This record gives sequence, C-alpha cells and structure tokens, in this order.
Amino acid sequence: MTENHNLFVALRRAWPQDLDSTAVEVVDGPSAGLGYSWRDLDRASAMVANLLDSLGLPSRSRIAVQVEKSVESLILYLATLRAGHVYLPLNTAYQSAEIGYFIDNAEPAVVVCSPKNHGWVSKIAFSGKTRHVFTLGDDRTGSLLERAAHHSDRHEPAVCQADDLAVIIYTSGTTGRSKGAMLSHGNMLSNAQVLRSYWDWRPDDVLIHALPIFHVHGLFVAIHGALINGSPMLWLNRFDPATVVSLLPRASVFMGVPTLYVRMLEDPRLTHEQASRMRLFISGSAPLLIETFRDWQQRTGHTILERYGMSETVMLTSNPCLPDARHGGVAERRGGTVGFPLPEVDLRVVDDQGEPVPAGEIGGIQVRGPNVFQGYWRMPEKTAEEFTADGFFRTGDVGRIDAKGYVTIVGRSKDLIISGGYNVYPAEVESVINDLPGVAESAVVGVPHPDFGEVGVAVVIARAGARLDPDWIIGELKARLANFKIPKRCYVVSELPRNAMGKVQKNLLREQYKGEFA
Ligand code: MLC
Ligand code: AMP
Repeated sequence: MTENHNLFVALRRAWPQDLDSTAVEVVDGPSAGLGYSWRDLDRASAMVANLLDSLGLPSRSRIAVQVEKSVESLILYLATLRAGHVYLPLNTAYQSAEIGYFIDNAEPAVVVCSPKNHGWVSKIAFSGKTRHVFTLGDDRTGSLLERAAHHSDRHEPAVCQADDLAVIIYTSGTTGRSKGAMLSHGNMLSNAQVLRSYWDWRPDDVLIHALPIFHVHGLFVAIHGALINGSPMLWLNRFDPATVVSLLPRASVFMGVPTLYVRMLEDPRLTHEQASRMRLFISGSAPLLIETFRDWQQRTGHTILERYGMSETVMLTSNPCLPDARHGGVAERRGGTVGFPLPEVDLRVVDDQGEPVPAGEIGGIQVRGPNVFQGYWRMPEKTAEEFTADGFFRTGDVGRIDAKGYVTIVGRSKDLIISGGYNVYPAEVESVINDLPGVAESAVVGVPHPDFGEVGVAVVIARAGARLDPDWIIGELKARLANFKIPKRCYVVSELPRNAMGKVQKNLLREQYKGEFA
C-alpha cells in the first residue's frame, strides 16, 4: 500500500488514545466554556471534508478563507487538508481591494467568509472563477456548517504525496508585489516533527493559543505543535493579556509575537508564582527586544526561547530548549539571537557575491531544507530569482552567525516593516497614498514603537497648489488597506531627502522620525 503523506493523517496519528478527552477548550468569545474532544475534531472535519468532496472540485483546489478565529475555522483548515485541497488563509483585516487581489490571483474554487461580509465578498468571488461561497461565523453559524451537517462524520483522507501543495500563504498586499508562498504537506510535516523534538513537547503539555490563525505562527507553529503531540489547547479567539496571565497556572507552553509579551508585562499579576507551572515561552515573527527578554526573566523566572522563521520556510532557527548536542551541549537561550539552525535546516550567511562569510561577519541569510517552500504561486521567474544555483532560498534577512553557532538577525535587505508581528510593505502603502488626489509622492518608513516594535510613518508631498490634510490621508487609507498597514502618523512636507541619483534616502527619514513614539 502506498504511504499517505497527507499532513492531516500524520497529525491525527499523534492524537491520544482517549479520543473523548479534551483537545480544545474555548476561553473567550461566543463559544466560551465549550470543550471539543479529539473525536469532535475528527468527526467535524470529516463532515466538512465530505461537503468539499460533494462539490466535485478538481483536486488541489484553492479554498480561500477570511473568517474570525474560532475552533470551527480550525476544523475547516483540517477538513481542507483532509480533502486534499489547498488552504488559503486571509487576514480578517483585509479590505475589499486586498481580497479582490487574492481572489483574482489564486482563483479559489471555494471562498469562506464571515456572515457579515457575505455581500461584498461573494460579489468579488463570483465575478471571478469561484463557484461556491460559504459563510462561517465565530458563533458556530453560517452556511458552511449548515451544509456540512448533512454529511457523514466519517471520511477517508485524500492520498497525498509529500510535495503536494497544502497551503498558500500570501506575503501581503494588493500590488503585483504580493506573492503566494506554496507550502506542501511535506514542508509542514517535516517542520512540525523537528519542532516537536527540538522543543521537547511532552505528554502533559497544554498550549495557550492566543494568536491569529491566518499566518504561519498561529496556524503552523502553534496548532501543528499541539496537534502533532496530541496536546490540548486553551483557545482564545482574541489575545487579551489579562486572560493569558490568568491561564498560566493551567498551561505549560505559550507562543507569542513580542507585542504579546510587552503587553503581558504590564499586568501586575505576572509573577514567578503565576508562571510556575509553565515550561516554555516562545517568541518569534519579529525581533524581541533585549529589555523584554530580561524583564520577562526577572518577572517570571523563565527565559523566553526566541526562534526565527518565515512564511516561505516555516521555522528556521531556534534557541535551544534542551542542551543541544550539535553545539557541545549548549542550552543557553541567548537574548538578542534567534539561536541555532534547526536540525535538517542548512543555513548560511553570504556576501554580495554569494560567498559564505567568516563567523561573526554580517551578510544575507540563505536557507535550504525539507521545510523550504515549493515556490511562489504562478510566479516561476520570481521563484527562480529567490533561489541560488545550489538550491538555497534567499530570505532577504541580514544577519550573522557567531563562533558558537548562534544566529543574530541584524536587519533586512527587503524593504519591510514588521509591526506587531504583521508585515507591511512600504511600497504598497506608498502606492495607495500616491493614488490619492493632490498627492505628488510619498515615502513610508518604519520607526521604533514601544508596543508594536515598529510602526509605519508616512511622509507625503502635495502636488503644486494642492492642500493635504494628514488626517484625511489616514482616513482614506483606512478605507483601502488592512488596519495594521495604516501609518500611525502622517506628515505633509515640502521635500524628501534624496541622494545624487535622485533616490529617496529612507535612512535619513528613519533617523528623523525615530523618536516619534519614544
Ligand atoms: C492592530 N493594529 C495594529 C496592529 N494590530 N497596528 C500595527 N501593527 C499591528 N500588528 C491597529 C488596530 O487596527 C488599531 O487601529 C490600533 O492598531 C490598536 O489596536 P489594538 O486594539 O491595540 O490591536 P489588537 O487588536 O490588540 O491587535 C494587536 C495584536 C495583533 C498584537 C494582538 O496585531 C496580533 O495578533 N499580532 C500577531 C501577528 C501574528 O500572528 N504574526 C505572525 C506572522 S507569521 P485603530 O486605528 O483602529 O485604532 C511570521 C512568521 C514567523 O511572521 O516567524 O512567525
Ligand atoms: P512572514 O513573511 O510574515 O512570514 O515574516 C517573516 C519575516 O519575519 C522574516 O523574514 C524575518 O524578517 C521576520 N522574523 C521572524 N522571526 C523573527 C525573529 N525572531 N527576529 C527577527 N525577525 C524575525
């Protein structure tokens, strides 16, 4: 019999023998207090998978999903894997122009949206190639569950090869720059297995899940982590620092972007005692400030484990959880670094000619391994550009590896702002500003922010004779872009600093505005 590499099959294999034990306990939102057993996840995902099968879709159809977080949205993800289709999660903050771009680009066969957005989303979807639009609310309402209720709760998972496509994650945006990273069943399974062992997941672990599930961090690192260890989750639809702090005595693992740690540190109930049952705090998606790392140590007695990854590669490096035999048994989690390349991940730092640099020197980070994606959706040239002749992916991150093997990220060669763990591409925001009446040009730069780590500031030049109001500009952007992309301040100025070639010197703007949120 051929082996089935469907990721769902591998996850389910790890579930506990007692399928009636709790897999997910909902802590907040309309379903607060509800518990879902492993059997519930299995049966409900079977019903939704049977619904998808009944639609007679071509295999590997894209299923685009923009819904509020709920356990049912997790079930929809599992059902999509199970049915052998391709899951395409979309940030709930995306506005119609952004959704229009993704639907046009990915041509999903099925779109699932929140009931409140059904009007405009279905209009966009049906004007393209989509034939089916379902709704799914965070209160267990919507046509998806109504239709699934008529289907059997048994389902034979589709047979998949390791390199069959399982998920497309869009990097960001409405412009031609936005790319769909294609991840296979094998990419995600290899990473989930490596993390299970490297982070020493234990039989009695309990995960607090408080991240959104339309990105790699919440969906793959956190959910796969718990599911491939058969560990229950305490489930929050929305991150709330006080709720997470109150849950610590019932849990052992927590994962967050740095903003979550910054906000939890504000809660006076965060103490050694409150965190005494916890085993592991993990941070990633954006740089963790050394102050946050130290404050956390002091307040809880725990050393945050920082790791590094990206949509195209899932996880790449991690500080050690246990002594790492590959590095002489070192167990130190070193603040300011993202730790060692994970087992199976080849990571090198190269100069502008692509030659590896000596230890301690800065260069571009390139990676290779079973976790590295299959390429960008329908962008073969872009994909080819991002890989070297010997198969390494150019991450666009800049860093160094010290003599002991710790990797430090020092910057990015890509023009990218990471705000509260979300990526914002300045070019995308600038192009929307530049299209506004009265705008001659603009520049968006990232500056330090105490809560979000980094936020965008827009610097705008008016056309001759036009008068621009910064508040009006922000208002217009809010109607067109996801909220996290909106610059937190906007300045109308008479000129932008330029170099001899006429290029805007963003480094000077960053310097000028760096103290805005100090
Ligand atoms: C919300 N806002 C943000 C923002 N989130 N602005 C900038 N950056 C963000 N991340 C806006 C809101 O729209 C609002 O604007 C104002 O800021 C205040 O909002 P808030 O109420 O404080 O925000 P909240 O809803 O609490 O959300 C903050 C957050 C959220 C930190 C909980 O952003 C979040 O869940 N971030 C996690 C992102 C994540 O999971 N990233 C993983 C990517 S995977 P206004 O104008 O309406 O007041 C990846 C790979 C890897 O990177 O390695 O993991
Ligand atoms: P995304 O495209 O949303 O997956 O974001 C990936 C990017 O997030 C990476 O290329 C890095 O720039 C950044 N990133 C992820 N983890 C870390 C980290 N621990 N420290 C610094 N940057 C990080």
